[in-house]
Amino acid sequence: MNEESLFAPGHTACAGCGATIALRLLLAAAGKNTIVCQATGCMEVVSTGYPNTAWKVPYIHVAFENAAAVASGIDAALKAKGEREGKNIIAIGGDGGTYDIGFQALSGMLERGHDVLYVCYDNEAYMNTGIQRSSSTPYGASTTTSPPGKFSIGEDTVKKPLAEIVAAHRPSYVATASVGYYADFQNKVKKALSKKGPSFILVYAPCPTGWRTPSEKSIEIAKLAVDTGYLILWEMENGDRNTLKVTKMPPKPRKPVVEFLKVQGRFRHLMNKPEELKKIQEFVDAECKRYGVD
Ligand SMILES: Cc1ncc(C[n+]2csc(CCOP(=O)(O)OP(=O)(O)O)c2C)c(N)n1
Repeated sequence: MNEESLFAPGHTACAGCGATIALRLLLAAAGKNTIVCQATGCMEVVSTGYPNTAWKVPYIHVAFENAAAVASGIDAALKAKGEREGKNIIAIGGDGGTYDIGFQALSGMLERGHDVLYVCYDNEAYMNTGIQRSSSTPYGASTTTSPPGKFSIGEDTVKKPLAEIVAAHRPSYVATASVGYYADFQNKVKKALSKKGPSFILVYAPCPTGWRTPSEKSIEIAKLAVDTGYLILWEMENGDRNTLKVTKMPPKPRKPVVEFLKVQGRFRHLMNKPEELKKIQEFVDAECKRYGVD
């Protein structure tokens, strides 16, 4: 990656933070004619500690629930002034800010057809406030509000299929991505921004603190998510389901999902529960089948 970094170093993110990698890649792909509108969450906290900022592009921090609504307003205002051409408007939120609290604003932005790219960095919990579960937290994960114990295996619901819910709005572009496969992610950012109308990218971003993983393993783990079929990388263009395609196939044979789970402290309690591991593997297999990933 030899593009200029528009997300400056010196912020206060943890070592190995997947979400900051996502932001750097995102801005490098989008370029400097970009306006960022970001919800509350780790990425806002670590990058905008007053009087400092890591952002080298125009940036607005908005409330947890309304990044998509404010980004929609920026789009409408620039259009009204005849100044919309040549600018990217990107809304950013974590999974808590996107799957849960900002979901209504996101749905409205998509339905009204605003020319905004919404990027959700997905670290599968509310990390900033102490690792509470979100509707993105996967089955079996330990969080501070889904602790495993005698009567609990940890989180007992499956992850909300947010990218599919977004796809049902038929946006101009929707994709899933991983910081582990950065060229795939950056291509998707460029594609999304090249289209008029709403677009959405869900980028999977490991959190060493919340996932209880070694800082230096974040990229490896982000790749393992894809190589085990746990995370399927796909895209859909122009609101047309027939364009839906998987952009990165796992190796053949696909790695067993336990390879992804066993390196993370948040799944440690499952390691002596073969019936739970089997259940997760079966779920992953069914999802892969549904997407034509073998
Ligand atoms: C309406 C509202 N509810 C709750 C909060 C408190 N709050 C701030 S950040 C945060 C968690 C953010 O989680 P997520 O969006 O997943 O981002 P991450 O911290 O993981 O980067 C919460 C609950 C808030 N600021 N506003």
